Amino acid sequence: MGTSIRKATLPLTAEDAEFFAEFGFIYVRDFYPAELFDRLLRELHELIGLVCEREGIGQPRPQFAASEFDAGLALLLKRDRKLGGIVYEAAKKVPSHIQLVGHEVHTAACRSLLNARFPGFASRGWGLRLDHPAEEVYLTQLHQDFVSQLCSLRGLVFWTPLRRADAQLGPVVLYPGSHRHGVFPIQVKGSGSYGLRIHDEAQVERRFEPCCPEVDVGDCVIIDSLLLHKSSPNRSTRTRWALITRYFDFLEPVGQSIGWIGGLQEGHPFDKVFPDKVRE
Ligand SMILES: O=C(O)CCC(=O)C(=O)O
Repeated sequence: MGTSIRKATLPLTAEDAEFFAEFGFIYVRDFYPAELFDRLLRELHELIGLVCEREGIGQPRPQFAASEFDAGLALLLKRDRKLGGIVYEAAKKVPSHIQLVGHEVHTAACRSLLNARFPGFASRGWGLRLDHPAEEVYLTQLHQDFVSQLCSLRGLVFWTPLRRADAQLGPVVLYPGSHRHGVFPIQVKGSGSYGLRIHDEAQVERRFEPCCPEVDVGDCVIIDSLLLHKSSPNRSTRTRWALITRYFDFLEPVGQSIGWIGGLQEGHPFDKVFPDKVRE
């Protein structure tokens, strides 16, 4: 029997924290302030409009509509995949994006779900993720975020789609309860986070039942940084956008012992920091 998905609202309650402790994730409706979230969509619309104008495509551009905030992106990708890279990099520089990732709603969730008195911000662990239709090369394999992000053994990943993540668009695949097994040993099979593979990956994956919650725009799936999860392919005709933010507990002892260093993005590969967790 699959995990029934609890749909929480803010403020999070003790029952929400219990669900989270047991399953390692929780679905929260309307997580971000609506006005700020809407501003993000509008700023992205304007940004993509500038690139379209520069390239002389998709003109005249449709008026802003939340469901079409990225109008023109498909044309840019069709012209040249590199134009998608420009949008991806520039999207990090949009002010409302920064305001959202720094919003206190995250630290409140750390207090409620982790009982973290002193939450920290994973300063290299936030961004907008774009998964274009039929592009599978950047999908994440089965992993625990702690392995690539470090900082602290107790952490939260906040995953929010900018358009409804239905079965076609490809919601994240979660393995409820897997966070209670600690850090799974790793096998290094290449460079970067893609090279850090769970040892005996297929066997480990079979131990847990997957759960793949569809997520509405602006709702958030909060994931324990030890929960096994992976991307699912985008089988729709539109780009999947996800706002991803990571916070952690400063008071957790392993985090304290490593000085809360961040992982790969800060130049600290997991296998060098925790060699005892590496298998041949
Ligand atoms: O958005 C996705 O497909 C998965 C993202 C993910 O697993 C991650 O960033 O750790």
